Amino acid sequence: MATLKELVDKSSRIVFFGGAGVSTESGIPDFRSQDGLYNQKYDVPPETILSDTYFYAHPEEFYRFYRDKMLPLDAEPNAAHKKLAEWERAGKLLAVVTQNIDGLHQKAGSKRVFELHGSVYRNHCLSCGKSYSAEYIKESTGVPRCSCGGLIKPDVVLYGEQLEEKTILGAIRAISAADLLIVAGTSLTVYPAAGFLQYFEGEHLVLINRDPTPWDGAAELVIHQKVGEVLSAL
Ligand code: CNA
Repeated sequence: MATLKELVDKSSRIVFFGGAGVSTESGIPDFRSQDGLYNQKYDVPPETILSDTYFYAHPEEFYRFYRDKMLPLDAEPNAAHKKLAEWERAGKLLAVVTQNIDGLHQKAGSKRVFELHGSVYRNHCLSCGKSYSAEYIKESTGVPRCSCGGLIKPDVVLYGEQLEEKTILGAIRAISAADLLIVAGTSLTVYPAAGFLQYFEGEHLVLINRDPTPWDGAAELVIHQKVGEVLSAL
């Protein structure tokens, strides 16, 4: 903790790269932890349900799972989200790059957030492009339809879909400009997102994750604890 505090104090271009583990302390389960969604019992595995082919073939089943598990609209930012927003306001943090789709960084006040996998707060009609709120999706039943009759799709990147180019570029630029990169709450197994760490050219790489990751050996400092607890103790 003393080393982390020292690194944070002397850095002025911090970038935070996070995943589902950043939101577990807000009550949103991640995918790969023991109590994560992938370890619960479903007839169809969540990684299949959350794919583009499944979405188009079985929209009703997709939306049943999505509404139930992926739309925790009443979740609140935790200590990690709040600390990052505070660092941005203080001019110490360049950007948050997140794999999360829950919008909690923005809810905590962060402005420069690159959402690699999109957001549940943006939804659009696949026929006419009209936008719909997350609340509209949550309150709809069956397959949510546009006023034109088209199918509405959340702007989240499903397995099998490409990441948005503008977001990729912004994230890579931020990571390569960072002096301190803090990677937290991610198993670093989902690509291409995890590969973005390779663009880091700064001096200090810190990893805060409950479980070990494939990048532990590359980091200057590895802390196997809860990210909210660690950041709030700084
Ligand atoms: P993951 O593969 O589920 O890994 C999560 C990692 O976080 C695990 O290694 C855990 O050990 C670790 N972890 C869990 N809680 C904490 C904590 N409090 N402090 C520190 N570490 C913790 O999730 P990834 O983000 O790596 O995988 C990428 C997927 C998950 C992305 O596509 C996300 O969209 C997707 N996802 C997002 C959300 C969300 O938006 N909140 C929720 C569930 C899944």
